[in-house]
Amino acid sequence: MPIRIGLIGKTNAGKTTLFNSMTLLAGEVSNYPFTTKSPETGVANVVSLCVHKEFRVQDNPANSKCEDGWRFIPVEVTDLPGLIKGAWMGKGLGNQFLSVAAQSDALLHVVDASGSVDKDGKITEPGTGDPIADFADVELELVLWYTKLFTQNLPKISKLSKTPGYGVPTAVEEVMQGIGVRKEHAVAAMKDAMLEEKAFDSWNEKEIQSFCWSLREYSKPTLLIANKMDLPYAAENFKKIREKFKGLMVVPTSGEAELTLRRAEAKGLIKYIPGEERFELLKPQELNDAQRSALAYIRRKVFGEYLRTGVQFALNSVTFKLLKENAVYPVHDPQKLSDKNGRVLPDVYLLPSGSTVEDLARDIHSDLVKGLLYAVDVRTGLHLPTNYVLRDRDVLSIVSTAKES
Ligand SMILES: Nc1nc2c(ncn2[C@@H]2O[C@H](COP(=O)(O)OP(=O)(O)OP(=O)(O)O)[C@@H](O)[C@H]2O)c(=O)[nH]1
Ligand SMILES: [Mg+2]
Repeated sequence: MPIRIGLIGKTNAGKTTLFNSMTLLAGEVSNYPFTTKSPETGVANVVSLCVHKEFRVQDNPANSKCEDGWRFIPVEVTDLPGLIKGAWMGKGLGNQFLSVAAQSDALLHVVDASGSVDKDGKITEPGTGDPIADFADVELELVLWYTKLFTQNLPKISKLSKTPGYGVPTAVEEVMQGIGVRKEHAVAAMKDAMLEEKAFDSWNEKEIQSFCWSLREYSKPTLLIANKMDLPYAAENFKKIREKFKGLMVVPTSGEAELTLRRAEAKGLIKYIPGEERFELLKPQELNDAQRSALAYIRRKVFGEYLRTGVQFALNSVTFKLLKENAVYPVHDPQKLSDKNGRVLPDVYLLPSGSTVEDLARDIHSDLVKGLLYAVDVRTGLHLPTNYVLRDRDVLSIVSTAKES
């Protein structure tokens, strides 16, 4: 299953613009509050240095793309409606959005860094809104929703935790695994809230809240996107945001600039590889005045000051740094680096760090894992046991008695 990344944030922060720039879909964007009414999912790509140059071969990618030596690996992105106060109680379809957000592997929390959204979500002059308060409001909704879910399940968790061999963390995992909560998250959250020694049935409201706050942090890695960096006041606010949220990864972006570049690239007007710090005009004579001035603006305002639009960097950071995914290339023939149809380096899989040869085999095909013997490390020719822990950019040939489909 591909990685799932959810876009959350206050209305008008620019979530749909970012989503469109990542997926080249056409979700509705407007300067009215609450434009997006229901979650929409699309495919974006994360980028990793392809191994084909190192092996001096020409590749024939199948499940991904290779451009100028970069592998583009698909991930799933979901655009969500803007969160409003009281969403956790079900306001404005809050429950539905929050449960979709909670099913993501990680979140991109978008704020309008220019501060051009007022407290009701209306667009105003840059510099008047408060992105730090916006972030805190949405985070609070999310935590209150986790707390509500947890509180509703207290009797169930209590009962389960007393089952022989269980305990609280396992019970919490069993009840909340649908939203990505695992045993180790519950263990860490209990430690933070100093609840390790306290009987579950005697946790008070405050302790439950503090436990749920930590549980949300551990179970749902989140990157803060400081968007609209092309507008005035954004640079000042970005500095404040970074100082305020030291433990968080904060990435400055301009979703609008990325969208303009990606659409111009799709039309063949420019050459632009997402994440690179430049673009080239391919057909200057075909640009109309509006396109010409938009591109000049981007070159001056976005690439000039921040070196990139930040969108690809945000996707890569959430995948490789926060979720700690590794890109692994399985091949059938370790000499030719090909699959059974002769395609060279056809596929790349993303697996979280700590995954083994056995996990990779299972991801490729459930049959492959049944007769799994070992894997061959294509770089060294060494045989790797089934419990070998994969590293980023490993190229492996899996050997199994089962027929690979
Ligand atoms: N200058 C600038 N404007 C942007 C940027 N991203 C979005 N906008 C504008 O901000 C407004 C809101 O953008 P949307 O993408 O619809 O925001 P949203 O977060 O999806 O809003 P909801 O669906 O209501 O939650 C639109 O007028 C966009 O054109 C950006 O990077 N720079
Ligand atoms: Mg939207």
